[in-house]
Amino acid sequence: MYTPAITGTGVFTPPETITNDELVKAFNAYVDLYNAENAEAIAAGEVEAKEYSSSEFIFKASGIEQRYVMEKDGILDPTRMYPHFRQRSDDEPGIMTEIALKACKTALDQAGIGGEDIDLVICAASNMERAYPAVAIEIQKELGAGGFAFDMNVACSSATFGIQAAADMIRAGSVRRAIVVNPEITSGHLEWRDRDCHFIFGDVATATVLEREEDAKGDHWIVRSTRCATQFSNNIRNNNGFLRRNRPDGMKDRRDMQFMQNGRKVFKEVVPMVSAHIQQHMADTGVVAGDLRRMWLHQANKAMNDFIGRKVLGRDPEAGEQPNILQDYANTSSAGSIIAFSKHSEDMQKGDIGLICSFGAGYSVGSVIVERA
Ligand code: CO8
Repeated sequence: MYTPAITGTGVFTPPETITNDELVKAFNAYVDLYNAENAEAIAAGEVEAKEYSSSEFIFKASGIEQRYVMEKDGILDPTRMYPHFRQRSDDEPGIMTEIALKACKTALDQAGIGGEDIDLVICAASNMERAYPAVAIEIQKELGAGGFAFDMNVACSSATFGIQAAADMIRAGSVRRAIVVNPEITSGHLEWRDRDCHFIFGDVATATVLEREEDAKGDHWIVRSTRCATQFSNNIRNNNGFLRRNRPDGMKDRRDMQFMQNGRKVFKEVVPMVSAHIQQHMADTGVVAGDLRRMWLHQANKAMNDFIGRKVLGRDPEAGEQPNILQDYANTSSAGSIIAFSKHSEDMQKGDIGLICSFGAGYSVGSVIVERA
């Protein structure tokens, strides 16, 4: 048995930002168009008028101030409300591979190794741009990696589930060096025309290199323990899938073909589930709240993280103990906790213990207890 270690992380941040004010301005222009187009049906009570969004609500309800996206013009065009991506030929890397490689490069540089040293690539994200061949295998080719590669999808928990899969294989000796990469183009499957959720997501890619501890070339994190759990819920759902065209109205512009959630229920049900999961994982690993120097939590909602932090630590978290990045990035699905870890872990000292935790659709929750070495 080998000890798995995280030896590098990388974040690719897209070139464009959308502030809450920009987003709300475009959304409200769309509402005006929609209500004008449907004026008769609205007056007859056949169609519901849409309501304006507000920057104040967004910040107060979520803590989000802006989001990064791959392409903003299409999203902010009130006659369109989703990004423009060019059609790529089958002979060039897809857009997920392109952003994944940028995050991989930073993570590999930090680990002091090259793509050719990797023998497992896991592309773990909340959506894949095609069914097959696996995006991970394209990334493997572009990295010049050996071994094997596969895609996995556990929505917002994909990164920690991917880390558990890679860590277990390193522990068992079936792979030597792995990279788990999370290219999240959430802008492609968010419903930007829905006031309840149009502000939630942003685009990003993160990557995590895992190796045997004995192979680590510099500062690294021992993976002390991982734990994953799932429990079925329809409260976060997307019905798009390969059977779409076969079903009645399948090809219509249907609301359920994009991200849908009952946000309030998610909040109420996921907070206790995650708090209990983390507490049990810590108890079973012999880690008490006083041992925990930092928590890098999934980045969906600031109030949610505050609740979880208070429950796990048994007190209000001090500044920096539970860093949030959602004010800048919004919810980036699986990548959020890895951005927080990557950007807010350098100052930790040898022997310090921290916990990465992601949670979301499924429901799903994954936690990784790490120790600075
Ligand atoms: N502007 C102004 N008012 C608004 C807006 C808006 N944009 N939206 C809603 N309101 C109004 C509502 O109409 C309501 O009014 P009233 O009280 O009169 O009925 C009031 O504001 C309150 O609405 P809510 O109850 O919905 O507001 P909440 O306080 O619950 O906040 C949140 C909404 C922020 C969505 C909150 O519920 C939340 O964060 N919940 C948890 C969400 C979460 O963690 N989800 C995880 C999803 S991510 C995941 O699993 C990955 C999925 C795959 C990725 C998909 C990528 C696209």
